[in-house]
Amino acid sequence: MKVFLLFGLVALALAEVTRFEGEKVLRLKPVMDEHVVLIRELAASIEFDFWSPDSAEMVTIDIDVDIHVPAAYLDLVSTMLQQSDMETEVLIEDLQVSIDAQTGPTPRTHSYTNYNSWDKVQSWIAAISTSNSALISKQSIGSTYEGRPMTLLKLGKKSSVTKPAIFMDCGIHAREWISPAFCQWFVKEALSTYGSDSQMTSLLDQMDVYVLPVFNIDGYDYTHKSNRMWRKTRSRTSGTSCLGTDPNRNWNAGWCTTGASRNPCSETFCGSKVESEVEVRNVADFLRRNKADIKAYLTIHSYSQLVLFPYSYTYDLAADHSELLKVAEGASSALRSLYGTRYTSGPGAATIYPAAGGSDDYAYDIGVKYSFTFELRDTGRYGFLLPASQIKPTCMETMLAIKYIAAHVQENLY
Ligand code: BHK
Ligand code: ZN
Repeated sequence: MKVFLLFGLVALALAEVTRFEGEKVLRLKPVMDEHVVLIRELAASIEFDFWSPDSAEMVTIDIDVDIHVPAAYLDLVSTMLQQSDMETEVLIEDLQVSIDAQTGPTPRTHSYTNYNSWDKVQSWIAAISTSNSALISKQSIGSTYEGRPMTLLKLGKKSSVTKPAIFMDCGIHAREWISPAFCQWFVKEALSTYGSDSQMTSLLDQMDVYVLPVFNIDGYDYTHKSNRMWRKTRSRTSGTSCLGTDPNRNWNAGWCTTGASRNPCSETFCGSKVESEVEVRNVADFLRRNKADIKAYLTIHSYSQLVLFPYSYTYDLAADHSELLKVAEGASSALRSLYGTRYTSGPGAATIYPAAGGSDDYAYDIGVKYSFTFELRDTGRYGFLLPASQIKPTCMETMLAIKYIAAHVQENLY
């Protein structure tokens, strides 16, 4: 009886997992208005999942479009594309095969070179914050929609006076797994190189670095347990059965005026109001409370290999545009110096697409001058399914970019 009950529960749990057998990720290369129209029409009739850009509204001429096409629509989509003579490329032949390849055999313990589930990240947070109390402490900034604790790590030598600080978050978007992996790597590196690396030592002596390892914990957990391709939060909106709001469209920065959707079923749904998402509210509250001390805001996403800075909600240049551009370019070349990985830098709106309600624009508008969004590896070969073997090289090169920015901030405190 017990055995049957157990099988029943296992079957129930398995039944809820979304699988992607035979589904493809295609890269479309629109070079004529007709191509853009076709992509928008296809998107309107088929629920395909945009990988880059994030939704049909953002499709424009001469910008590659990466889409995940469900198996049932593959024939239709390929016929339509062949008739249009638009150039296309298959990025991923079988999404489920790539998902399985990325995950591989999962180690039972936390690992810096694997993608850790939320349970593992949570116990890692607890363990690391007690391991080195001279350099690290933790504080709760609230709970997620589903009630998970949002724990912020504070790195820096203890001081009796408040130090200027850098804030960094990872995992705003659930499926961008390399991002939380980087925050974990950063914390490890900071602790293990303090005292031997002169730059890290001076940084943590003079400043504090706040690290939020996973911003969108509910979504991240959901990508591990149910649907690897989930992007948004997991909150309910009244009047619809579609779940989730885009936590990078929900901030008070030109909220929902461009590059965002009012449709709760869209991947770029801006939410029912500014800061409707408790995760966004918790972080925004923390930034507001500490804005006198926070000198830099860094937010880590993937993929596309970009260093972006304000603005994304308007084409207007930020007041500090030329300095931010110089810092972004310096960070990109520092990153490139390790393995030759090429990054592009620029303001969000002009570099990718206009998109309102983003966290970097919000931080900048409340006075955090050094505000950057990173889009880590790759440029689409694996996209969100970056193999675990690339975690270490990606994190090592990204460390150089982050340390470049930190050094600039430290030398230009305001
Ligand atoms: C960056 C900053 C502000 C607004 C948008 C972005 C681009 C980011 C997004 O929210 O759409 C791209 C991204 O995560 C890739 O998945
Ligand atoms: Zn993202």
